[in-house]
Amino acid sequence: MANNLLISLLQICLLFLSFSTCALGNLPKFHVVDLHALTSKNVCSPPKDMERFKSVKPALKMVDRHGPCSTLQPAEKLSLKQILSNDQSRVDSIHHRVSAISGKGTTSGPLSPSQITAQSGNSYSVGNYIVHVGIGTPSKTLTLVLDTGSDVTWTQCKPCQRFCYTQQDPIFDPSQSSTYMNVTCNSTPCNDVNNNSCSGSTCLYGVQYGDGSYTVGYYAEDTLTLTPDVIQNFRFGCGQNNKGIFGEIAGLLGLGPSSESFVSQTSDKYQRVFSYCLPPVSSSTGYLNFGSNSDTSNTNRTPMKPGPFYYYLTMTGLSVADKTLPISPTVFSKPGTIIDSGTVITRLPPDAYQALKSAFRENMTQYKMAQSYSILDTCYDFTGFDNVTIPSVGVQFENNVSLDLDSNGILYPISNTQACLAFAGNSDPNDMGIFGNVQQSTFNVVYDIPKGEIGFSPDAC
Ligand SMILES: *[C@@H]1O[C@H](CO)[C@@H](O)[C@H](O)[C@H]1NC(C)=O
Ligand SMILES: *[C@@H]1O[C@H](CO)[C@@H](O)[C@H](O)[C@H]1NC(C)=O
Ligand SMILES: *[C@@H]1O[C@H](CO)[C@@H](O)[C@H](O)[C@H]1NC(C)=O
Ligand SMILES: *[C@@H]1O[C@H](CO)[C@@H](O)[C@H](O)[C@H]1NC(C)=O
Ligand SMILES: CC(=O)N[C@H]1CO[C@H](CO)[C@@H](O)[C@@H]1O
Repeated sequence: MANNLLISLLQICLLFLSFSTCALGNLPKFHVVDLHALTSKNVCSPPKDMERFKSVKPALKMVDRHGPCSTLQPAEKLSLKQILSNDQSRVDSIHHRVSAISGKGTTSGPLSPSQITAQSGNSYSVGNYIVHVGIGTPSKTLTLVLDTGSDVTWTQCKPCQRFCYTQQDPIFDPSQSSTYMNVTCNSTPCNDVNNNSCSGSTCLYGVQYGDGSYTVGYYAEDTLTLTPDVIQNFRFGCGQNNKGIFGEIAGLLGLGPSSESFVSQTSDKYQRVFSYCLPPVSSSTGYLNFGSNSDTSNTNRTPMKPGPFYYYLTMTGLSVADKTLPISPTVFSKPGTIIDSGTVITRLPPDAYQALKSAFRENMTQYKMAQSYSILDTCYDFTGFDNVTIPSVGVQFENNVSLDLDSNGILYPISNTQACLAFAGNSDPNDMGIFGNVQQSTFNVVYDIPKGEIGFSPDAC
């Protein structure tokens, strides 16, 4: 009986294939997914909402560094296996950083050398999304990767003292900028920057990432241009010794919560509010906005706490096909959850992932399962299908915020015929949950630090 009803509902859904979502009142909800739409095209598509680019300034186009919208040469295209294994090393280092503060109280430095060698072979993933900013006078364009899990903004600088990796943009030369200045030693910004030290009266910074990649150099200030805005005396790392597999990018834009991040330094101008939309596939274009005008729609907002290091929110539940899964709230509340732009696949506490995976599998029995792929263990072989019907997946946050994920946030394609459930479980129930970038894709995500809220609205890019 129930099955027949369901089948006829699916037929109704199929009549409306132009809608990607079939919302039928309170009844089970499914997505009919065109498998070709899950994978990236060879040609870059323009932003979905061009009006937004005209009305909300500054607006930076944000694209996947590995796709056809990227200006970077595909010199170093990572395989999917590498992307997922780098993702695990980022997650390990987040868990390490967080447990170091919660366990011992004050340890906040970079990973110790022993942790670094334990992960050797993997390169730390600083994130996939790039934006262009201008630096110096006259302004030079730099391609930076955006990271809400990092604070210091940095770029490689001339003269490279020991190492500079290969980047596509010309390396920034401070001697060619009339507005460049060194940050002086023993100043508050110098005391607040990562791993600081002094060379004479000049402040030095150092940032080390999970795999042993690092950037070290002068802590500097110069004019930063986010067209049409100009930010004077913006502090950033002028890296004269940089090592790691950063893949042609010129550096990083740090959107973390601490005092030296871009967000904190520009608080007078942008009130510590920013928003972004992460594109669903690498051939589509997202955006990054700053300022209180960046929340253009009525977003659902959930409480958020900035720091230490990350943005914390409270996940409260999951649903599959509009049915709430039986997961005790303490499964989520005990380890806590962060939202991160640089983690690809959402990590759930083990019990939550177990419940999600079994409900998802129950609703996918019409498809043939395939072998696990890297960190993904619920994979399907869709050979012979053009469209597949998958259950909707809902993620609930504190304050009754419920996100109906985009299909790209549910299925992660690994080939033309195979795709996997785009979630993974932590192995330790005490490890923090991480709401990753695949699940955030297509939402306008607003970080409103003064209000202590984060907002989500669907279909933004
Ligand atoms: C910044 O400091 C370095 C090292 O002390 C020095 O070589 C350089 O000339 C300084 N630049 C400026 C603009 O003061
Ligand atoms: C700080 O950076 C230096 C490089 O200048 C590095 O040798 C050192 O290991 C870093 N400090 C920590 C605690 O990792
Ligand atoms: C698959 O879906 C697309 C649009 O979503 C539609 O144009 C096409 O006809 C569908 N194919 C089948 C076999 O249902
Ligand atoms: C959440 O929604 C439920 C039912 O939809 C309602 O009873 C509850 O009061 C709501 N809670 C908040 C905090 O809005
Ligand atoms: C169509 C289908 O398989 N629906 C099932 C989805 O999973 C729930 C349990 O999680 C079942 O109750 C449904 O019958």
